[in-house]
Amino acid sequence: MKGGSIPIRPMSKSPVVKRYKRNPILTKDDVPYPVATVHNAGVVKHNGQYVMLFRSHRHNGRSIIGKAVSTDGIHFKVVAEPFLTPATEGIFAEYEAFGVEDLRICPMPEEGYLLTYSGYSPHGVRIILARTYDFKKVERIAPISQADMRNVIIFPQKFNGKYVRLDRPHSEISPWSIWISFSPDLVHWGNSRVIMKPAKYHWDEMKVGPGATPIRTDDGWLHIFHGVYSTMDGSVYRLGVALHDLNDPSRILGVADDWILQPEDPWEIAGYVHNVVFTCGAIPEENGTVRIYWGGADTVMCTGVADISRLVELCLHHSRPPMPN
Ligand code: M1P
Repeated sequence: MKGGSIPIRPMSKSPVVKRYKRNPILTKDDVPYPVATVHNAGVVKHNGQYVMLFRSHRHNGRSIIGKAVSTDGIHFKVVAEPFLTPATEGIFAEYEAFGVEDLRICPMPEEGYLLTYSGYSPHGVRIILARTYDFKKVERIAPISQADMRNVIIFPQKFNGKYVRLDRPHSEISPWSIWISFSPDLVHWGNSRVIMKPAKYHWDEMKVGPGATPIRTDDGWLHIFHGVYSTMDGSVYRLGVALHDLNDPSRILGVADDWILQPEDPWEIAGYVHNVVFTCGAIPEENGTVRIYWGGADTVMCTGVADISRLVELCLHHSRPPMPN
């Protein structure tokens, strides 16, 4: 908080996110059906296993969601059949005809796992909500946005009886910002307002978008998001971190001024879309770290860990305002 009462502290030079040395952890070669990519996966711990729901481009260019499981969060085995492919009947077929993308998993106590993903169709892109209890059966619940919305993440807790989500309108309105919305029943959402905007001439100048399902810490909800900068060589996607108030997530306590991860490894710099690290999932571990998963260049899956206390520190002591002018 520049200009505020919280003092700026010296920063460490060591990388905030320590990459796993043998990245990438999952590629198309690990998938037992034909796909061109493996990326942008939601990940959660379920019954002692890590479950990863990843996006793949089929060879026709449209996306589906596959499933992989792991006991250590690093070595994943892909199951034989895709987890979610575009619906073939009813309203969902109408809005998923061109593919399903970028699924996030929200573990909601006693209500199973809420899944939010982008449905593409001739009508544009909108968000679909589904639910699973066991990662075997999936029940689609409802489309929960109109067209031109992507990147919806739900907080894994209700606030004053309401579900809360972060979302990002996908439109020509610039700059693309993060909004918050509320719902009594997961289907009807409202009271929407913008809470976080890109900062001018900054690494996220072009857009910001919700990333991984927020993680509860003693100091607030940690949200790892993506930010985009436009260059003469196209867009660069990086990851940043913000801290939301524990009881009122519409209140952002701080947004780290610096990115926490940028494309650096060869498989992040070149691929289906070059210069991209993009997260849809991160898991807090018992040792005080968070294991972050990201897609590299929209082509492969990578992982690394960061200390939660350091991420909180960046948000509180090396921050920029959430709504800069
Ligand atoms: O190609 C980079 C990313 O572009 C889109 O992200 P955003 O919605 O922020 O523009 C998505 O297509 C995402 O899947 C992709 O990784």
